[in-house]
Amino acid sequence: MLQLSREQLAQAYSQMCTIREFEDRVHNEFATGTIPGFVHLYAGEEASGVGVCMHLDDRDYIASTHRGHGHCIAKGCDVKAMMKEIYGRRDGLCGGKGGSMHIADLSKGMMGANGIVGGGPPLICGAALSAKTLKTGGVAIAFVGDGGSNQGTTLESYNLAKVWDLPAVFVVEDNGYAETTASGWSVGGSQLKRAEAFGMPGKQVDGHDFFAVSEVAKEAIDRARDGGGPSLLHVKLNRYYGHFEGDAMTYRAEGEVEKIRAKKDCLQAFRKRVLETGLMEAEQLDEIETQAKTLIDEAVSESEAAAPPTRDDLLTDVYVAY
Ligand SMILES: Cc1ncc(C[n+]2csc(CCOP(=O)(O)OP(=O)(O)O)c2C)c(N)n1
Ligand SMILES: [Mg+2]
Repeated sequence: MLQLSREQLAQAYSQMCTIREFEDRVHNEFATGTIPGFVHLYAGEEASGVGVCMHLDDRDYIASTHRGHGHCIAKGCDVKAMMKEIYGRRDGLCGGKGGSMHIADLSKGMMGANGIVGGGPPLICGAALSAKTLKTGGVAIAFVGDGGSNQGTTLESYNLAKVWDLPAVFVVEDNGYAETTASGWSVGGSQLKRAEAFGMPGKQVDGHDFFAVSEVAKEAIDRARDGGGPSLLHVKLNRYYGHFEGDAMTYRAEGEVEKIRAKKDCLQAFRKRVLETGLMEAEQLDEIETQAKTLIDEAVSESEAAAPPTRDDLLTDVYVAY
């Protein structure tokens, strides 16, 4: 089993708790009508983003999806600036003009959440090609949903990554639904066989188990970094909230989410595992949870008090100068 230091464990738990607090709070605040735009929440899927991104640093790039808050936090984006972005505030991470689906921070290697399903995989082929060409030692990771895994852009990216032998990892976060369509109705064949067809190694992993995700992610990322080429991870997990905030989830069985929350929750599983193995103490875990709550409380109150963009901001950041 992968050996993780106490610092790594504490950092991972802190990020998973921060994501959960962030998403639970956005869920509650959105219902009050104070948050503009459209949000898709990552609660329930935390072990995937964190288990993967814990093996990355600032040389490495990730491309996210429309469900991007967790990936941003896991890649080190400023949490308060993210909340301000979602509130549409001027000192949000993207000047308050992007909102939930377009949070990006290139200084952290976060290429952006993306409103285009299947938009991330081609982007990381570019990032991985640049890392390979410039010999930075960096790798690039695309997160993509089960729905996004069917997009032509994703399959073309598998092909490009293979023929260019890129330091890339495709992480298919399979939460069983694309909007309201269960993956049994939309995904043909198997994710791993798709990888095999493109000549890439692939592994399936239980996305509720942080330790399992971290282990297969490290293997795939190390392989990419060491010149071993691209690979794919098929991460099986569940989302707790609707496809978007406001979704009544009439397509899910009664009690489906409650059952998953009670039996498979990744935060509870993490707690149990580190307590049973004596790797962390209950007080330390409690303290991390409290800190995450405080951070999100502050993020929300500072976002509420922050100013929106001005008229003069309207025409800035429209084009990028190269
Ligand atoms: C190219 C494109 N087609 C359709 C949509 C509408 N859309 C937004 S999210 C979504 C489902 C995505 O499902 P999945 O990839 O499984 O991600 P999940 O929402 O489950 O995280 C669709 C069809 C879109 N945003 N972009
Ligand atoms: Mg899905």
